[in-house]
Amino acid sequence: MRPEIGPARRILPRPSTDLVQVSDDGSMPTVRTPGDDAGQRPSVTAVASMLAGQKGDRRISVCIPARNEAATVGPIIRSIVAALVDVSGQPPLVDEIIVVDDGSVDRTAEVARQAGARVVPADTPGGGKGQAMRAALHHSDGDLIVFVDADVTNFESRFVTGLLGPLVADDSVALVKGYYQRPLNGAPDGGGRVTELMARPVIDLLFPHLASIEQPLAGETAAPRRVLEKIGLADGYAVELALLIDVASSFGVESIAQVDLGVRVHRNRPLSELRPQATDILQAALARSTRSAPD
Ligand SMILES: Nc1nc2c(ncn2[C@@H]2O[C@H](COP(=O)(O)OP(=O)(O)OP(=O)(O)O)[C@@H](O)[C@H]2O)c(=O)[nH]1
Ligand SMILES: [Mg+2]
Repeated sequence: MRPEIGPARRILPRPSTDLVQVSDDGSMPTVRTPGDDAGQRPSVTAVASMLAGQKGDRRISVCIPARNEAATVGPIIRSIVAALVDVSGQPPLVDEIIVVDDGSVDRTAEVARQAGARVVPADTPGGGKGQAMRAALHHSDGDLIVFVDADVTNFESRFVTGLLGPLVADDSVALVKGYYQRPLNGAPDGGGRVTELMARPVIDLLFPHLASIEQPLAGETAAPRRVLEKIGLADGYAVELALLIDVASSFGVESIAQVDLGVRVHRNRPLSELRPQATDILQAALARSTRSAPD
């Protein structure tokens, strides 16, 4: 039987802070930060300091899968180190930065090391993004894991504080997804072609309970280690959608938080390179389509 198509995706208002967790239907808890009521955006330093106070004895790892990202991985790591690791007078918010490099033919590993990350190999060299994320989980020791992509050209450390906000504040949050505006070739929108042409149609038809997820393929995502170890990470480019479906299936949609990261600019691949991503995603969705409907 053909599944019902879910309700149209609601456009959520852009919250005024880095740390607000938004909800499509009000069922997700909301995290607010000082300055929110006044409509002021607190500084990253203030947010990081607040989160560092709240995290207690939990360790936090930022994990970055990277293949041939020598041009962008350095600034990303340096911005995290400067704002969230090398802080004086208090414990750091981020305890370690892990870069998983496999198959790079450029200086990704060397650049990442110089910028302050620990570089580890993928356990399955030449695998895919999901395999690299599994290696990151294996080699890191954080209780809370933040993943960010290495090809973002306008990265700021607030991406990390934003993703951590809901996790640090609320133990019932099992997954945090970033969402953002996606420029394409200088135009303000139009990026995320695999999202629009594969992930969203698949979600609408097979997983309508996930239709309110703004960026289902976002690489900027965070979760407690216990959740990632229980759910597992799928191979290749299926990893993001598979995690979303599997977390919703095991913990409920209301355990998924979304944070507004503003605008995200990254390398845009030519159309011909997007087919393998789309294929991975469809494969993972079909494999899960009969067993993930919510009660
Ligand atoms: N170590 C490792 N990193 C990978 C692999 N595949 C992708 N990555 C990294 O994962 C991140 C996301 O990969 P992208 O190819 O940009 O995929 P995407 O962001 O879903 O797709 P685009 O929208 O085309 O950018 C980047 O930092 C890549 O370098 C892999 O096999 N190994
Ligand atoms: Mg990318």
